[in-house]
Amino acid sequence: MLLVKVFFKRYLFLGLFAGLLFISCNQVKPPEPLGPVPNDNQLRWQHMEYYAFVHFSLNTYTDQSWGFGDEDVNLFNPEKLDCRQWARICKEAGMKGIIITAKHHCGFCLWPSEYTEYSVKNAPWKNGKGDVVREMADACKEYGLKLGVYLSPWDRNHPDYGKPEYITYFRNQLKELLTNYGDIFEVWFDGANGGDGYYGGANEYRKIDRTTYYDWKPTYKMIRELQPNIVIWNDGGDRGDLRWVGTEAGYVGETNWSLLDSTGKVTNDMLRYGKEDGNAWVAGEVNTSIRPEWFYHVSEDSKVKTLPELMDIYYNSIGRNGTLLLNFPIMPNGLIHEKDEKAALDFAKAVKEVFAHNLVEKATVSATNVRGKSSRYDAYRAIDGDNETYWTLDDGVTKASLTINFGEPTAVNRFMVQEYIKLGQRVKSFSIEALVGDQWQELAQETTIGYKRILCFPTVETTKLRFNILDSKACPVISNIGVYNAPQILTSPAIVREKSGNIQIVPADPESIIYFTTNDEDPTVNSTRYSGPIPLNKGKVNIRAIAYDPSSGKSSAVASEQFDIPRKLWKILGIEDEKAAAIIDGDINTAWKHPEGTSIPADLVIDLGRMENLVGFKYHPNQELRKPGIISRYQFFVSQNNKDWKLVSEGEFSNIKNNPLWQTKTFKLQKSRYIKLRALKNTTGSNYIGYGEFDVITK
Ligand code: FUL
Repeated sequence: MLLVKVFFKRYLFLGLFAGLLFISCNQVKPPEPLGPVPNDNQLRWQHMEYYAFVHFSLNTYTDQSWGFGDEDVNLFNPEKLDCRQWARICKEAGMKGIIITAKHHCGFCLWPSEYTEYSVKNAPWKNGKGDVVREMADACKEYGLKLGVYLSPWDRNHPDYGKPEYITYFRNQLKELLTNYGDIFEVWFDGANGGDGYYGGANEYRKIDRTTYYDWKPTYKMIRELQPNIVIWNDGGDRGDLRWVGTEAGYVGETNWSLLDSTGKVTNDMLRYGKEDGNAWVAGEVNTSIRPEWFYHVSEDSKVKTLPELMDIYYNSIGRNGTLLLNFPIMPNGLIHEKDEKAALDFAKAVKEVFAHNLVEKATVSATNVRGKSSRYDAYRAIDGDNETYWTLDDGVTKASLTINFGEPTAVNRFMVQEYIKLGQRVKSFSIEALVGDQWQELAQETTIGYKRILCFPTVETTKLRFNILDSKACPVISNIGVYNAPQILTSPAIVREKSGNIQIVPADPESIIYFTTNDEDPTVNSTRYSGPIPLNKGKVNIRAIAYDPSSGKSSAVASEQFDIPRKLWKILGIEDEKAAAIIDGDINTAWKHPEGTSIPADLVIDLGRMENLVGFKYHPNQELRKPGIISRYQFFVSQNNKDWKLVSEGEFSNIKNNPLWQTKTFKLQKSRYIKLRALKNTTGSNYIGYGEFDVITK
């Protein structure tokens, strides 16, 4: 009996104590939400982190980036189309959804729309009974992926484009897509709007005012009624739920606020960095392609992004408070190319390896401030693996440090941190330091965090890591911290051909050794070792190269470049400026522009030094995105004597504004010595014309 009493008393006492503690913890209220916060749809979308684009349309069959709108529907006949293959690859690659180009700018619909004849229903594929969007929806369901749709507002096929009637057509199509294919997680309205087109045979230029023409408000209302869980991406008109980041190269600003103003002009800087004091939650989505272009081009089979490139994209998108929308161009047969599949799966494996062991799991943590000294907000909450718990501080405290003690020297090179964004994005600046011996060393000083921030730094052996919040809009709320030791990945070397014809191979890491081949075979450590410029100044040449690190025995992915004839004999005519040599120096980063005052049309005339069998040319714009000087419409002439010129190609460099890469144009064989590239228009409507690099293609 006595024993029972003692037990009873003890447990009563302990119970009371625990109860009091529980009450006291709960008495400390959580911080109030700060400023704009994400809604449930935006939160759900942000948590997806990584999902796919697939680009497939008539362009796939015409080798174009943008169809004109008059391409023949009979071209669309993929003999092996298999959306299940696309879904399987995306699933295995760790993606959470797929956005399909249901209609690109050419106007061709991948579903049998009731409102146009320009669709799969008139294509030979499945005798006009096919529906790619349906097959995609079914495949997504089977693989547990979400489905999104890209519907281009610009329609170069439709006769009414530019008139009010087209808006009804556009809404009808949208309604079909949002009604007949189950849940849609995201709808994508591309920003390219208006310009030349077929327009039902009018073949003309149609300009629209993208801020008013589409009358987005009623359209948004309809979208939200039909798909209450959707997020809207819109680069063309009214602010959607998320934003483009101003480039298609695969990164967002290091400073990245998930905020913008709900109205008013959005500058390129705002797309890139967000707006610290914006009044609406509009987080960034990084869209990029696994190859240079969005649609499939066989010429890009050797241009699939390498593992180091994809890893950089990961750190510069998901690692900078963005989501990653990675595109697969579908081949004419209806499948994703095996090289793209391999690249995506290797990428997924490498990401998994980086984050396989969170080193904080074995560490202890302490903080300089904990809200109300409550265990509910303790530093430990940032490493407990639960995204719904967090470390936070007393109201008004905007500076604090959290120390991670590993207890023993530990090699680290990645730091991951997340804010609890349900309460708003708060942190303005932070740093991390490592205790090496008895010295604290600063590893990084950065600005925003947001949903997720990942920092990469050279491997350091440390016993303690200190995360310092240096400034915050209000008390910071940190839900998650991770520390990792990522395995080293060697970057492929760069291969360039100088004007002399010599080939240079430049390793990213000077300590690595380069091996190369010229016979189309992949190099190994038994191939020729690179020791200096290769004097290959005769004809065309294909170089493949790897970097090899002797200390780890690891090799990089294969870099491959195809070069046409050497440019040793070439002379730029009619331009006195010596700096114009930058146009043919083999380096896309050195550019030349016609001097101020030159007006369009502006010509680049080159004497190739001897007759060549020309079948095409290549133009690479200036690399400064959105700077004036990028040619968007051109004519290309050839001549045997520099007097009588023949026009052999003319048209547009589609999408060059957002994706300023090599533009390749081909034509029928021409035996010529002189070429003239005539710029008719640039992307900004000014008179500036520039060139990063120019080359020809010979037979
Ligand atoms: C761009 C388009 O013009 C490209 O063709 C592509 O669809 C890309 C995703 O968006 O602005």
